[in-house]
Amino acid sequence: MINNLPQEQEFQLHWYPGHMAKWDREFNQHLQTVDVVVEVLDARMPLMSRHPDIRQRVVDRQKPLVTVLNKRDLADASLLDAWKDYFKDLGEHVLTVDAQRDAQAKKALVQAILAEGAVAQARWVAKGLKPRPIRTMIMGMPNVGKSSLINGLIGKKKVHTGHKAGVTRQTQWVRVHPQVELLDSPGILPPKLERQEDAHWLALVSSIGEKSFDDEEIARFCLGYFNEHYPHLLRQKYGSPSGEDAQNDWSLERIATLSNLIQKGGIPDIQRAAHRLIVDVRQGQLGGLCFEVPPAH
Ligand SMILES: Nc1nc2c(ncn2[C@@H]2O[C@H](COP(=O)(O)OP(=O)(O)O)[C@@H](O)[C@H]2O)c(=O)[nH]1
Ligand SMILES: [Mg+2]
Repeated sequence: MINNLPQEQEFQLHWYPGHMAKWDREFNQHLQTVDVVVEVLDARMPLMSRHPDIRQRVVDRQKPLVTVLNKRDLADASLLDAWKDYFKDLGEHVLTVDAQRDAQAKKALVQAILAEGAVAQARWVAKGLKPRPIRTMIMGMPNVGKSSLINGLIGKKKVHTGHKAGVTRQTQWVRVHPQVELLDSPGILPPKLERQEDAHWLALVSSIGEKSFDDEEIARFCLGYFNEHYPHLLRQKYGSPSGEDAQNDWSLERIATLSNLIQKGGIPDIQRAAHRLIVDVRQGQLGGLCFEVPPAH
């Protein structure tokens, strides 16, 4: 599959749009003015959805960080604690959240920001400055749920959200608590990936644009992982009621046949099967999934 990736240059053109390069530069300026940074990751693929060096820039500036694993509802519940422990062991302040539904977790996020911002507030008081709300920047790759998280915190829809990458193009400040102001921001992607095959997963979760790959390529790549980790969920979703297809080597051909996606002449419709799998995964129709497991450390 990796061999099927477009040449590097073409590849970058597709998924690193110009406005992102601009935001990457602006990010450094914003970083000077904020007190706390919240990094939003996709709980299904926390490390693959983490920008490789943005975080380092935050740490270098000695700004406190809160790590949010969002879309908890779509992730494999049996791995969430392990992921949390993984980040805790790295010394990070980590929370798992479902930005769309989970009011408790959102309160916990405000508490985390207040706790991390306390140092900055104490500094102003020591300098005799007038207290002001803690300025918090929400950062993360496109589509991880930054805008949804802010909307959930303010309790109404104020910032734009969307299921495609690149919905938020402008930065905007919103007050979510008397002591906390948040800055929504456009998603940020690295210009290059260390492991280019990760781009398939980023396309699956719509962090990179739809045009980067075709459905069939994404679906075939992901099926390889699902066969290894979640064959029972594939069987549950697509298997025949008689259970005669107990083997664990799921293919698009088989999903097409079992889902009755057949073209003229009785040929399995691979494109439609690929699309179906992608939509089902995005909507959580197979159940909770993670696309990577916490590395041993
Ligand atoms: N299931 C689920 N969907 C979410 C969650 N958070 C955000 N979304 C959806 O993910 C998509 C991207 O959200 P958005 O807030 O625009 O992401 P942003 O690009 O990081 O600002 C939208 O379709 C949201 O409805 C979550 O916790 N669970
Ligand atoms: Mg947004």
